[in-house]
Formats: sequence, C-alpha cells, structure tokens
Amino acid sequence: MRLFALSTAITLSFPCITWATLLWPAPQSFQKGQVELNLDTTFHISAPKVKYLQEAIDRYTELITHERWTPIQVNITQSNQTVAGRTLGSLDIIIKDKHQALEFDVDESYTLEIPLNSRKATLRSDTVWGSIRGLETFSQLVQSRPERNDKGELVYYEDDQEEEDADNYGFEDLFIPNAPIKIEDYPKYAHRGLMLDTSRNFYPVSDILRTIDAMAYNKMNVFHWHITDSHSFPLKLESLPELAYEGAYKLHQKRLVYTKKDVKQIIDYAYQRGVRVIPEIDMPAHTGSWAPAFKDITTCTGIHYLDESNDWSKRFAAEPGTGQLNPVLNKTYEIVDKVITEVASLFKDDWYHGGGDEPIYNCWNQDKDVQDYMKKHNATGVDLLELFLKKELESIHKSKKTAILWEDPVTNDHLPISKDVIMQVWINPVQLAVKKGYKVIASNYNFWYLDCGHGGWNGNDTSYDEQIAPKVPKAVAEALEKSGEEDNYRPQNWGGSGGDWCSPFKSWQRVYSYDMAFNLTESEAENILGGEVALWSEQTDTTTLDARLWPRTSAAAEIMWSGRYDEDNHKRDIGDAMPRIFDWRYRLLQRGINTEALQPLWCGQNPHMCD
Ligand code: CP6
Repeated sequence: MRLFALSTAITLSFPCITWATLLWPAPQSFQKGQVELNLDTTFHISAPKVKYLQEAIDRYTELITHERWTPIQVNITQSNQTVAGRTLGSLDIIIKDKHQALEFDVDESYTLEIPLNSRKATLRSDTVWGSIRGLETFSQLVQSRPERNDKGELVYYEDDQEEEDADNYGFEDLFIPNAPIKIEDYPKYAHRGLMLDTSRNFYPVSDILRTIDAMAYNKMNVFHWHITDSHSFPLKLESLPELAYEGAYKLHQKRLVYTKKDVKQIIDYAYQRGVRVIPEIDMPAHTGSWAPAFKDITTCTGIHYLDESNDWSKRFAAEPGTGQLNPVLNKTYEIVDKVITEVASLFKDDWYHGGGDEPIYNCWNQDKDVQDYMKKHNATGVDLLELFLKKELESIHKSKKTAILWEDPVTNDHLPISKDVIMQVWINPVQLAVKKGYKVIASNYNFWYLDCGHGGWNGNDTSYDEQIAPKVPKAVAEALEKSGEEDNYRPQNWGGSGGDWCSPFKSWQRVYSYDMAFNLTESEAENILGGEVALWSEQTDTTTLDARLWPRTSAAAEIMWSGRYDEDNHKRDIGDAMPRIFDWRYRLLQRGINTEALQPLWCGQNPHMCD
C-alpha cells in the first residue's frame, strides 16, 4: 500500500520530513531545486550501442530497483514538492567518443541533467567511462518513498516477513528529490586507487570482486594488486609453476592460489566497472616466498638478518626472514624476467608495479657470493640495488609497460632511476620525489595505510604532525619524559609479528585529512597523478576485509575524486562530510559491503547531537 505515490495536485508532501540529496563523492558542481520527481513505472535508461555500456545499465537498473534507499537522516525541515503529472520517463545517455580504452587519464567527466520541463533526464559524457561514473551518481540520487498509513504516518515493520511481503522491486515509489538537477562532474585526480596485499593473508576471488564493486560505487579506478610478498606466492604462472606450487599457502588440503582464469575474471569484472588492475610482484626484497621453489636465488631466508645488536626495530614488516633476491646471479634475472613477462601478459593494463621497497642491505652483506662480488667490484649494497632495479626495469619496459616503484630507491637511496618511472610515495612527503622530478602516486602511511600501522616512527615525515596530529599536552609529555615512560605512548614493535599493528587506528576523519599536495606549489602539485589507500594484510583477511576498507576508503575516494579543497578553495570540512559519509556507509551496507560503524545510528538521526 503506497498511498501517496501518485499525487495528483501540487502538494507540500510532509513538510517536516524530507530527504536531502547526499552524494559520495561530492560532485564538482551541483545545482538543485526543490521538487520531488517520481520515476515513472515505465522508467528506463536508453543508450547508444557502446561496448560495456549495456552491462552497466543493466547493473544500475537492478541496483536502483532493489536498493530502495531512504536516507538515514530524515528529519531536516525543508519543503519539497511533487508536481502534478510530472514523472521522469527515462535517462538518455549520450556519448561522444565510443571507443576509448580504459587507461590512465581517460576522460571520466560527465554532465547529468534532470529537468522539470521534460520527461527525460540526460547523461552526457565523452566516453563510456564517464557515463559509468554518471550512472553511479544517478543511482545515488534515486530514493524510495517509505510507506505511510492512512493517517500519513510512516510505517515501520517489526519483522522481516512483514517487510518482505510489502516489498516491491519496480520503479514505483522511487523518486529524485531536489529536482531540477544539473551536475557537472569530473575527477580531481586521474589515479584513484586501492592496494590490497594478498600475500600475508589470502582472499578468495569473491572478496576481490566485491571490493571492486565498492570501488566503483566510490568512483575509484585502480585496483593495485600487491600479489606476492615474503609470506606467500599465490599466483599460478605457467612458465614457473613451482613458484605458487611451493610458495602459496596451503590450508586444509587446499592450495590458496589465483589461477589464470581467476585473474582474467578479476580483470574483466574490474574493466567493466571502469577499474584498472595493476599487478605488483614485489622485489628484490619481500621475496621469501620464492625461496621454497628457488632457494639458490634468494638471500636471507630461514635466518634472520639482524646484525649482532639484534635490534628488532630494524626489521621490516612482520616477516620471519624477508627473503631478498640475490642480485649477483644470472639465474636471478632469468627468473625475474620470466615472472615479469608472464605477469605483464596476464594483466592488460599498461602499467606495472615493480615493488622495490625496503631493501635490507644486511641480507646481501651476509651472503657469501654477494660478499665476493662486492669485494671484487668494490660495490656497495646500494650499487647492487641499482643493478637489480636496472635489470628489473629492463624486463618491465621490454613488456611495453609503464613502471611504478615504491619511492625508497630514490628518496632513501638517491638512485638515479629514470624519471619515466612513477614513484609511489609512502614514507616521505610527496615533495621529496616531486622535487627530484618524478610523477607520484601518494599513499602516505600516516593517513592512507589502513592496516593501521602508524605515523611518526622514523621522523621523516612531519606532515602528519603539522597537519592534524593532536599534540600530547606539554605537561603530560614532561611527566612522561621524567618517568621514562614516553615509549609506552609510541607504537610498539610495529614490525614484529606480535607487534601492535593496529595502534593507533586511523579514523575516517584522519583518512579524509590527507592533503596530497601539502606544501607543494601549484606546478609541483601537477606531478601528483593521484593516490592510493593500502591494505597490508598481516592482521586482516576475508573475515575483516570490508570493515578495514570501508567506509575509510570512501573518505580517501572523495579526496581523490572531489579534491581536498572545495570550489571556494576551502579545505573540505569533516562536518560537511559527516552526514554524507554516515548515510553513505549505510548505503554501502545495503549494497552488500560490510562497512564498519561510524557512530550510533542515533547520531545520524539526531544530527549535530554527536558533533
Ligand atoms: N610490506 C611491503 C609492508 C610494508 C611495505 N611493503 C609496510 C611498511 C610499513 C608499514 C606498513 C606496511 N608490510 N611489501 C611498505 C611499502 Cl607502517
């Protein structure tokens, strides 16, 4: 029973309850009116024949008719009207350039117009990727009018059966508030990524597909797949089957691997949603999982690589022995080339991540062959890293890929890596790599490592302190120093397997506070291609994936799509984002993403009471 679905006169519909339009991420420009426009029961989306578009329309039609969203916060006073006889009959998609491959900087802009003087809404874009972003926005505009009894009061079900019986899945009772609407939208950053580590713990393919769905909901466009690391090698390669055969996790008589078919499924699924998949096979460090298959090319396995001081704070990541490829053997480079060649051909995106982070020179110092080589050639560990990366990059370029590396070799070791290699910064301020002339992807661990990790342990990056860190009150700091207890207030053993990885937890507010262009001039900032959040998986797996990622990744997604600054050049405000992300979190939940709670539901329904 939906009594007021088809009103026949201009009416003020329940003036004390309206449904504000809540979009995530915020569009670049948004004009709106005050009319509630019902979707016609015959509503449809029409479009030219363009590859990937019909699938997207089918997905969003299904989503719109099933999601039936009513915002969490329903008690803002504002008068909305419905207008007699006016319904929205169709959304017409118009695309200029029908054949654009999904690649870096592809045009994702779109314009969405929902006028009152016509039964047609229009979604215009240059590419199918723009229309996919616009369809997402359209889906977020659509809301469901909840049922009322004949006194006009909202009806609340008290058991699932009642709700199920009442449900309908058509376009009836769906409407768009705030019509007429005009949205002009485009991303601030072209590269809007999420990195997932599938080595420390394994994730089934379904987790990855669901993550890609959630990314597309948040207008993100790069899935950076940190496939392998020291703990396991879960990718089956035809040219080197022993790597996964020996190096993948085995659990309950199952070998936890991604097959060629899995990889193709993930790439195709992502592509259809405008998400590129960039593989990373980390090397030369983080390769302990290669050792079961190729002990002879790996140093530093089985033994730990500390010097006599036995200082565990020198460890990187929670690893038994990181394993580090031996840079002085020809065989190493033969295998590296085979791995890169096959992975490059499995993944169609033309970018490839070569790792390169956290080299541990002690691993090489302890190996007899490497020692001999170093003596003979008067080479240092850094020279060996340079040699290794030169060969690795040759293999990547031979496969016609653009290479990405973690920043360490250029910002820590000052190696003269080609400026065509994109640097993913995580330790140092973005500035450092930019000033050296690199294009960067920003992933500062203080803000965007979701596993949680922590900031401040090496003192290189003060941007966290300068931007938002609440200072320990002076008196407290002094008292702590006096008592010798200040270390208790620092993250403990962050690299150890029993370490305190998740302290302090980074809130969505902290994630949202990341200013990628901090301290950069405008022209320096142009070298920021975008950013990525990273989920390292030492302490998370399928059981916690969604809650670790969402909605904190949504916070980053808005910074990457909408920008840290709004149209008036003001820093986007957490207070403005709060009601939207709160609602969005519930909406993602409804869409099947197990997002974690941000506040009591009460706070959403009593706005500003929880500020
Ligand atoms: N694994 C790999 C890791 C990390 C990196 N690389 C890491 C380092 C510090 C923190 C979190 C994660 N676990 N391969 C650094 C790029 Cl705080």
